[in-house]
Amino acid sequence: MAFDLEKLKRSVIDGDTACALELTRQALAEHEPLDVLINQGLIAAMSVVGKLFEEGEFFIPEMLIAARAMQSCMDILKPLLSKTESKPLATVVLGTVKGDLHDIGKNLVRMMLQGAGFEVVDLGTDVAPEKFVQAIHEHSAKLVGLSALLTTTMTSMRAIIEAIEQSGLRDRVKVMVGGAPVTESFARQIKADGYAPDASRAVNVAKLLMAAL
Ligand code: B1M
Repeated sequence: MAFDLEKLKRSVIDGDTACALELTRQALAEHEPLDVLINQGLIAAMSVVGKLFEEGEFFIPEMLIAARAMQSCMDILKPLLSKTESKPLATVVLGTVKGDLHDIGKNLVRMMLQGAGFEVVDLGTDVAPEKFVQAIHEHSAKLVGLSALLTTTMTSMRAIIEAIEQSGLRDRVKVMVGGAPVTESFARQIKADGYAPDASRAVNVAKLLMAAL
């Protein structure tokens, strides 16, 4: 019998970590493909959670509990994903921009990039432009990932790109931006190299940018 992906989704949406973990282990035992588990199971569940929040059905605690359930499942899957690539594709410096404390989406992007074989240096939240510049130097990063969830902090993205330009590193790195209020046209305006609307597409964009470097 095929693995019940809907049941896994439901357990994440409900924030039932124990059930989600059991189903993830069962899926692995049944050789369910990892990308299906992640994209159609875990990430799809988080999209539903986001929607429920917007519709006023869910509040922040439910959202965080669901994210925790998802993270627990990812903790099991991550080492298996990492095995698919022996050498990192590239080092990515990732962070939520200055003034912004939201990190659930950024963490999903981190997990997906790591899963795809990127080495990720996660600078956390509320990250100042100079910290990004310092980390690019320190880790010889080829990609910078900026996340913002507030319309008021999106402008920090521009400041970070300008700081990278001023440091003389701009032609050595690609910059990818994302986060709920960020759009493709905003990305172009601030001269970012790429934009991704979600964590799974962030992987595709990151790979395309690396191929173009
Ligand atoms: Co905040 N908050 N929040 N919040 N919060 C929003 C974003 C908001 C839309 C809620 C609302 O009013 N409807 C609103 C922003 C309004 C605006 O600016 N347009 C808002 C506000 C106003 C605030 C405060 C100002 C509230 C206050 O204090 N008055 C405050 C600001 C604090 C600060 O940052 N300085 C605040 C605080 C918080 C909490 C701390 C309570 C908590 C954050 C906890 C945490 O992250 N650890 C929180 C939360 C949870 C939210 C909501 C409910 C959920 C955000 C989330 O995690 N979404 C949010 C409402 C909503 O989104 N419906 C809201 C799920 C996540 C998986 O999606 O982050 O979009 P998202 O990430 C996606 C994509 O965007 C993309 O991939 C991810 C996965 O697919 N993506 C990238 C993200 N980064 C990417 C980077 C990439 C590529 C893709 O490349 C590098």
